[in-house]
Amino acid sequence: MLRRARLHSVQCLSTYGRAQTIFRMQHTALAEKRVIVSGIQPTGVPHLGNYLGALKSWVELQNTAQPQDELYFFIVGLHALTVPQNPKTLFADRQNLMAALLAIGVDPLRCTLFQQDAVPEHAELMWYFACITSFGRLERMTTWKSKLATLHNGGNTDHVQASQLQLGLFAYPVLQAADILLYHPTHVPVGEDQAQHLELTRDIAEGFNRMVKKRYFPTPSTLHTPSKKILSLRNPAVKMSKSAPDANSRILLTDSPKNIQAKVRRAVTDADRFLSYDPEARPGVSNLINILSALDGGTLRRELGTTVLDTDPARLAETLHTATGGSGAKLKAILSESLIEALRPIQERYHDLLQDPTYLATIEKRGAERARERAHTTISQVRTMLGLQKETL
Ligand code: AQP
Repeated sequence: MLRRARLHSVQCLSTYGRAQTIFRMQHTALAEKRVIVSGIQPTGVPHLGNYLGALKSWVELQNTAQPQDELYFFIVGLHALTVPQNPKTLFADRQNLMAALLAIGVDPLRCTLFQQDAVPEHAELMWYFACITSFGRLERMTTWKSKLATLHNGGNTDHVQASQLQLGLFAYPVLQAADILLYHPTHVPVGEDQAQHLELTRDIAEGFNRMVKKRYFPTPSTLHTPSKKILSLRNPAVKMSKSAPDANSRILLTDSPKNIQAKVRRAVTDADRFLSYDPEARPGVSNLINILSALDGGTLRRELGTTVLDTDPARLAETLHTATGGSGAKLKAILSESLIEALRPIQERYHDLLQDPTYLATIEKRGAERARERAHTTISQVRTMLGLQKETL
């Protein structure tokens, strides 16, 4: 009971204005049932990019869903295995991520929340898709190309090193297409970095439909949040990432107030003594304003002594410039306070949940059972269409 009440209060805290308005507009424009599907890798604690670029929108979509809508959110353990993992750490990361998703307000009673690796139909559908996806198409994926570039930058110009990269790393966008299409989604909320994978997903759906001569799989729309790409605090030329070597480049949802202040203070900006929003010319300072604009604004309104606040990043930059006299240090102080306040209730709930592994295991088990019901139907129909069985079971 207490847990339910806490969950509700976190959800209320997670309901933000700007993204919510966008999703509601998209929602009212579509009267039909929506099926929303998205996942996240258990490669560490989620950071601000994961949260503002994707996870916060999961909660938004859940809170604005109509009764007929279905939502599937999952942790993609199979994707984590595309790079070497320590089994003990991976197991803990999977569980911690489940706690983090509940802590930000994903409601396991409203959504099907599960571990992807507990639903073997994902891997089976991937195989069927792998048989209709060309090698050349996967070679053009930017994630693959950047892996090759990293190798070449390390001095390897021949193909020997490239040929030693794993098949899983090359083919994981096909698994991602299976993760998504298994549930026949209408919408997939992801950060901007996933746009190319979503294009591939739609192409695979169309390729399969052509092969079986019927419109079986949908071609889902990508939903980006307003803050679709949060940049590294140390190198604003690249996105904030869990696996970047410099821990100061990202703010984790679990970071202490002291850590948040230190990381924000060290964030790379520029020498200009004014504040403006110009992502091209001033990526560092624009990234900080973008983050601030994506938070709920309570702290900011208090700091600025106003009840009304336009959080459009360009106009917010003007307001901040006036309020701080163009001081980058003051911008950083306001951002730190806003982050500490926004993350506090999430962190409290997260630590509370980690004390109860039995509850987390129950949520995982129920979620996997519900997901498998839907996944089984898809796989059975696909097997029939492919000639692997006579009738859909
Ligand atoms: N910097 C970002 N800005 C906006 N959205 C982001 N996402 C990731 N980074 C940013 C979105 O978060 C969701 C979950 O991502 P993921 O963990 O499944 O994989 P990723 O995109 O590879 O994220 P990371 O943090 O960079 O992980 P590692 O380092 O392990 O590869 C996705 O919707 C993603 O778009």
